Amino acid sequence: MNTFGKTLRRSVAAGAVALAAFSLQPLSAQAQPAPDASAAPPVVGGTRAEQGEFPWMVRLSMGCGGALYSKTIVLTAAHCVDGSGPDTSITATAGVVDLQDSNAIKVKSTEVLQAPGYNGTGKDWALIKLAQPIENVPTLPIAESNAYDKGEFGVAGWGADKEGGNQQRYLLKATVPFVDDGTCKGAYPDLVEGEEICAGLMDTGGVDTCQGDSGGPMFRKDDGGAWVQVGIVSWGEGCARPGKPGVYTEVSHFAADIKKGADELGG
Ligand code: 4AZ
Repeated sequence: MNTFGKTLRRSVAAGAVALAAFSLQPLSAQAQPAPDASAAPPVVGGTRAEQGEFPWMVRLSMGCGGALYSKTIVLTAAHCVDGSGPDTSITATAGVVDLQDSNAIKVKSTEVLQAPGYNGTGKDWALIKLAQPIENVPTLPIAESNAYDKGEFGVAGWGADKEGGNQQRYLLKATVPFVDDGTCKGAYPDLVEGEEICAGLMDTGGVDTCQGDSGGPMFRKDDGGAWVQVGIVSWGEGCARPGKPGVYTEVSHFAADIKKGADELGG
């Protein structure tokens, strides 16, 4: 699907891309960063996350990623869900890097809250309420100000490891640098600057999220050394192309709305 075009928010739900998360990785062999060990991690082709490294990572059965916002709520992308209301069709898999691990925690959804006003442009966030709490798994706090909307970010997912590639059994991870709004707007005139944040290697490409990584978190450490979620994998033109960074929902912009939505879902 859409291997060569702009991957819209709807693409994940639409199809093949469905798996989940973003794998951020480097996509093509020809677009890899130079082997500079001091630069971005050698994610060319992506590197595997360790069990427990990103414990709040969730895989959703429609083929998206997500993050555990609370014991009973997963934060994902609006384009990964069909709308708001009762929904028992989604299964969240948590607690494992290997989706086939017998220790995987699998919980069904009861309800979905898609961002109010979502129409396919911006506002790409949604909450999924779970039928049972996921216990003993750390949650991922969201950024409540734009203080962390800079620097280097982590991304992870079970999505494609290259444009048009397969979804992954094992969670992959990568690091991508912040791309400022002006630069990103140059790449994507449609960018909704206040609601979206971009990341990627503008010059070389080679590291990125991709089909099926949608809905998963972009994260970094806060000043106290704790993980904080700054983005939600949303869209981009292809994967890991030079000059075409990944576009992420700017979580801090929606923090109050997300919190309110979670309250409405009962925490
Ligand atoms: C997707 O379809 C997708 N390169 C996610 C991220 C990006 C492109 C597509 C960014 O899930």
